Amino acid sequence: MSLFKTSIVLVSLLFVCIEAHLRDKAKQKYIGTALAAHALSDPEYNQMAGAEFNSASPENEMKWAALETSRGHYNFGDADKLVAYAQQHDMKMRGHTFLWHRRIPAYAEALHGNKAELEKVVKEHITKVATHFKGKIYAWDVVNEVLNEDGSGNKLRKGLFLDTLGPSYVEEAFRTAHAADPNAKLYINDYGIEGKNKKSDALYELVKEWKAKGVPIHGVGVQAHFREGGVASTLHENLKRFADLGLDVAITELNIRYKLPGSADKKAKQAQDYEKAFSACKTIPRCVGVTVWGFTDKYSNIFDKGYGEQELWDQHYKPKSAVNAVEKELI
Ligand code: 9MR
Repeated sequence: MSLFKTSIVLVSLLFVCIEAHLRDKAKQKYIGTALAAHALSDPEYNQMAGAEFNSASPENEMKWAALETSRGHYNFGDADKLVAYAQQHDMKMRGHTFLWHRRIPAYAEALHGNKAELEKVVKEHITKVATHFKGKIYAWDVVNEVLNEDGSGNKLRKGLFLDTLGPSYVEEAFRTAHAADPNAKLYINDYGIEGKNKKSDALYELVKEWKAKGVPIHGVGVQAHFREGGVASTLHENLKRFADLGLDVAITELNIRYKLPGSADKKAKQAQDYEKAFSACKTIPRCVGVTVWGFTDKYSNIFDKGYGEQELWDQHYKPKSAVNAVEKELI
């Protein structure tokens, strides 16, 4: 190789080495992303996830219907793949999730009204999964989206679990998970509880009750799927009140979508919104980290028609201005 070519190679290598990555600044609080097993075969995705983030959450791979396709038949392949990736890249791994009203396998759904059997399969499922991943999961979303919208009644969402098992199923889920993996931090995770409102007030009361009863709950996760301009103005205050109860708090599924088509102005506002969300966590010691729900628009779950481009990098892995904005808020 000529001296000229050698110098070019060395200079490019130097650039690769000194290029800043988000995780380099996230020392006190992690910065995480949801990971999708299928996307890891995309070399750019594979390289970037571990370079930029020091925590990962399985986007779908640890949901009940993904892991236990029929009663007692488990398929850990994709979830194990994600855990191995996280370990290879020195990332924390969050677990998501044992109980959710979506992605329930048909055999469990069929137990509506059959308390004894449903209790049994829930316990079997949580125990089997928590034991399988024991020691590898930093924090589990034990229950996801179990709150009702207005904090009425027993504050819990109607459906299979509440109807069949009664409200104590949540406490029971925490106890079962704790027995199987005593070192994992156990979270309740939900949407619509980012700011102070009826739903988060209801959660606040529930968490106080559970703590008083000795239920092994250690954290509250706020999902934070926001629309443009929609970052809750009381996000910081709300996270803080849960932290003050002696719990860890985390933003678990952040993204900020805008109405398509995008524009430079929308991207600039999106950057401010991302910054707002990260800064809400920054000054709360017990806010342990922020996870974005995917990092590239190439593999992004769009659930709000007409809205999109919600991740930090675009579909060609080009960083949006939000990346710089977020970097400023990392500690
Ligand atoms: O991003 C996930 C998407 O790929 C799945 O189709 C969907 C249903 O399993 O779940 C999405 O993730 C959700 C998360 O598990 C819980 N909070 C809302 C998330 C976005 O819809």
